[in-house]
Amino acid sequence: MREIVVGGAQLGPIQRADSRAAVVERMLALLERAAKEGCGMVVYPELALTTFFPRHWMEEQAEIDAWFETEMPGDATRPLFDRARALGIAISFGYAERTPEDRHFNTSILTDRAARIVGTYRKVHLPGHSEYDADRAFQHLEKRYFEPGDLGFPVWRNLDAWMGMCICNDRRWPEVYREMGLQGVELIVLGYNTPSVNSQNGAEGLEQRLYHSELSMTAGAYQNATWVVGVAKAGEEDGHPLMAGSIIVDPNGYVVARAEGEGDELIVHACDMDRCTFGKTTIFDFARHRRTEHYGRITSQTGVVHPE
Ligand code: CDT
Repeated sequence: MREIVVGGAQLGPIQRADSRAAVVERMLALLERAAKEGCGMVVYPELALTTFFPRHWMEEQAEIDAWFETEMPGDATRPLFDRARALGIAISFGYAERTPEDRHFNTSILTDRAARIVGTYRKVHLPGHSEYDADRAFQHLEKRYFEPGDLGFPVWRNLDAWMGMCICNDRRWPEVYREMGLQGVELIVLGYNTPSVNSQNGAEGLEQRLYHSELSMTAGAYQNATWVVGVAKAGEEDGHPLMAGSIIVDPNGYVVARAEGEGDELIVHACDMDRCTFGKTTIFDFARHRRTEHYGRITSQTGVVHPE
C-alpha cells in the first residue's frame, strides 16, 4: 500500500482588493487543518492568490502585471512554503507567472515534503477570448493575459507516486489525462475557477456546470486509472459567482470526497496509489490495447473536418 492522505483546500471568494498576504493567511489556516487530519499533501485552486482577474478588462500593462508573480516563493507566499516544510506537507497551487523574459503564464507548482518545487505546469487550454466582448455579462480574458503553456503535461515522482497537474479548462479535455496516463500518472491535481453561469446567455445552470466538471474528472480518472483531485475557488467574487464542487476521484471514477459549501473548506481522502494498478494492468493496459495507427487525427487536426 502506498497511501497519501490528500487534502483538497477549496477557497471561498477572493475580492479584487484582497491582499496576497490575507489570502495566504487563509491558505495557512487550511494547511493547519490538513496537518491535524494527517494530510501528506494539500491542493489549492487555480490562480489561488488573487481574484480571478481575467474577468476584468485591463489595458495598462502595469495594471495587468500587478496580478503576476515574478518569483516563487515570493515575499507573500514564503510563509506558506515555510509552514508546509515544517509540517512536512507537499503542496500544489496555481498563480499567474511572469517570467524573467516577460512571458505570462497561468501556472501551477508542485512541491515535495521539504517545500522544494519539484514540478511546474503552465496551462495549455486557455478558454475565453482576447478582445473586449460587449455581449458578455463579464469577460473571460485568459487568451489576452496568458500565452498557452509551453511545458506539455509532465509527470513527476513525488511522495513515492507519479504525479501530474493540469489547470481548470484543461480538465475538460481527454487528451490531457491520456498524455499523463501514458507516463503512468497515479495522481492528477488541478485547480479551477469556473463561473456558475454562462457569461453570454446566462444559460447552463449551476447543476449542469457541476455535472460537466465532475463528468470530465471522473472519466479522466477511470480511463487512465488514476486519482484526480479537483479543487475550486468558489463563491461570489467581485459580484460574479464561481461554482464550488471540489472533489477527490478514485481510479475507478468514483467520487470519494466532495466539498459541501462555497467557502474555505478542506476535503480529505487517504489515497492508495496501488489502487491504480488494477486498471493500468487490465482494461487500460495501454501497451497491450492501444491502436495508435488509428489515432492520427488526434494530433494532426484541431477543428472538425467532414469526409469529402
Ligand atoms: N478558469 C477556467 O479555465 N475556466 C473555464 C471557464 C470556461 S467558460 C469561458 C472552465 O473551463 O471552467
